[in-house]
Amino acid sequence: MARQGSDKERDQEVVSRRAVVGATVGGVGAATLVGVAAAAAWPESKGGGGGSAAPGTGSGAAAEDTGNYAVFDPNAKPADGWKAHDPVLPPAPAETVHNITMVAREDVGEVAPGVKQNLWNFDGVVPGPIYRGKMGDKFNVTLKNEGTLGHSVDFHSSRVAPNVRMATIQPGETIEYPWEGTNHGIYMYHCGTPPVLHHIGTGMYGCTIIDPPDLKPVDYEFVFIQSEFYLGPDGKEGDYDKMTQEKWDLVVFNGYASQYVFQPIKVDLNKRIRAWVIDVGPSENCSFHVIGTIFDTVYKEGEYLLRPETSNGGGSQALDLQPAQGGFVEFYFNEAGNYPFATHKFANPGKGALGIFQAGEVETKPGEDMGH
Ligand SMILES: [Cu+2]
Repeated sequence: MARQGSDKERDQEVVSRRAVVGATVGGVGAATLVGVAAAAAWPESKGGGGGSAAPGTGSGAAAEDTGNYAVFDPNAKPADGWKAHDPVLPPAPAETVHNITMVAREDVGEVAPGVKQNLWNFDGVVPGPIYRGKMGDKFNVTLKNEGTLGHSVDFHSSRVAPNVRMATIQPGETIEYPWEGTNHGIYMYHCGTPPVLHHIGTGMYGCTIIDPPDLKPVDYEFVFIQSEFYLGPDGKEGDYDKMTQEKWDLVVFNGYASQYVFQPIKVDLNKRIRAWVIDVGPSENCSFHVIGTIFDTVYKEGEYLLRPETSNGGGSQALDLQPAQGGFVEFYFNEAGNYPFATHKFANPGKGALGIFQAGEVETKPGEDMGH
């Protein structure tokens, strides 16, 4: 499939270690969904072409400013062979001591179909790896800087002296960052090197999960990390001026615009689904909503807000998160169909904060509407 000319210099792409889509996910190639795949299909459908701005046409504000920024085309589709980041969350490993080496670096990667940016990252993936453990577990982290800029790491799940453990290290240096899982929840980690906004806005984040002690088994566990991208020139880092002005081009789950529209997440009917969600920003909020169902369980920032065993039948429609907040929701689907999920801040699903759960046997024909 033809891709943009910038591919000439794509020798160092960010490759997801979780790129192989798991058994519960995928199974519906982009080809089956041609016509419905574009994020523009919902909720900002304009019948094709609306909202897209080609460089040099003057139809987009960013293109007018410099004629130089990479541009998001909501109607573009990923190349053949593209795989979504696996959203499946594996269980916490059995060991209670986690010896972890993280590598900070910069690599060119794709954040939307045909849109390449130089992503500052941990371990060559955006978002960075997810570390999951139990209460009392020890995490012995070593950060190595194999990039060309100064970097650091700040685990929100830790109690440490920031000036010691979160210090910036230069290329070639390493730093030790031991911490203990004293409080359960889903936490952001990120590079804390000034300007922090630039390092987070260009991809340096991930999450840790410390399971609540009474966490119940469910049929599926997924993770959705919401973040923004502020497109710089093709193949270059994110635009810092756009970041300071909160002018994001993309809002995405797990590092790529609308990826679970292109590759819906397949689930069975009447199975309990737990979706962990964290908003790593750097600046936009998240109102996580799944169209066509109701959350009967909500856990946010270390506490249950709603659980079937203690509620009087109450339901929740959205998990509201400010940057650096997280939690999980649980739900199930009892009718076969396509169930979009998004942030209900409606300016953002059309910028990539949109995906689809495909529940049960669903016949999707090219061009078919997803229900909106
Ligand atoms: Cu950094």
